[in-house]
Amino acid sequence: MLAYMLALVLVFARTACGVPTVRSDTTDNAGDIPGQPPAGTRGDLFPYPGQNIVLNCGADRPSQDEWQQLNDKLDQLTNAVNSCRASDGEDPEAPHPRDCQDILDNDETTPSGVYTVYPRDGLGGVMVYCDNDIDGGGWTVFQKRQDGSVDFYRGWRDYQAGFPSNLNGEFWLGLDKLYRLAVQKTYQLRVDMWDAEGNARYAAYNTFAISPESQNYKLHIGTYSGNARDSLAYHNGHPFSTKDRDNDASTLSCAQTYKGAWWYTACHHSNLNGLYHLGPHASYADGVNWNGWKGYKYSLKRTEMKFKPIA
Ligand SMILES: [Ca+2]
Repeated sequence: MLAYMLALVLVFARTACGVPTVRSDTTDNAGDIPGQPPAGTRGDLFPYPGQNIVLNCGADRPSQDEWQQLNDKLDQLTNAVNSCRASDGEDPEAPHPRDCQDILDNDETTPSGVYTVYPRDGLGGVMVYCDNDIDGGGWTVFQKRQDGSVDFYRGWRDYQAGFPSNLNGEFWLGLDKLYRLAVQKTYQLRVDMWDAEGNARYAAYNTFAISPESQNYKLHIGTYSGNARDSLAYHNGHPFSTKDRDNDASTLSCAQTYKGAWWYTACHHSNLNGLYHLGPHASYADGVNWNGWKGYKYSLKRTEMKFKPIA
């Protein structure tokens, strides 16, 4: 396809300009005849790597329409190249859904539940929980607390690999999988929260990304909206920390002090992987806390963290 497009453009260039000549603007042209291709490239429309194509149309200049047509062809060629790059390494026969939004796009009646998605990296499918009930659906969920049945006070390796043994219950999908999924498109983040009385609030961020392992999965979030107040922006740009891996900006280990694992700065406004105290607690800030809504002495009953592509 690429060769065909290039041939098309070059054939058109010949038509528009008569016989174009080619010269290098990156190599030493000493000894070349002015207006002629440099030695070694004479008559060759395909320059060496590193050379740019320069068409010398002489006095036989193309009309405005002909230039426009040539520009259109170049646009088509650029689009074809970009399309090739976007699908680089993808098997067209491979399963399509990259995330929960793709699954919902294939069938808008898809209910919430557990599905397999296939990240663009080709490293294999990932089972995820898709939330198709809230805010238009298509949300890929990567954290859920709801009953305290799963221990979340764990070390780095567990948070990296995840503990998604029950995607219909409580789970942490894992930082590796989260990175593989969230690097695919431009995503937004939504955090849903419920207190012990069943009241619901949410915090949304208009962009969401995670850095790779080499940067300890730094959090990147955009502008806040919602009704839970913002308690996450403080951690924006900070790496993930666990009780055995202190990447925070405090002299303390935030993860040890507050019994969680999070993108702690120094230390927290939120701690959704904290201890499951369920409701009011006497201890300070070591629960499933979202300070902006319930403060540091109230542990939420249920939380869900999820992302989907920007519409
Ligand atoms: Ca520290």
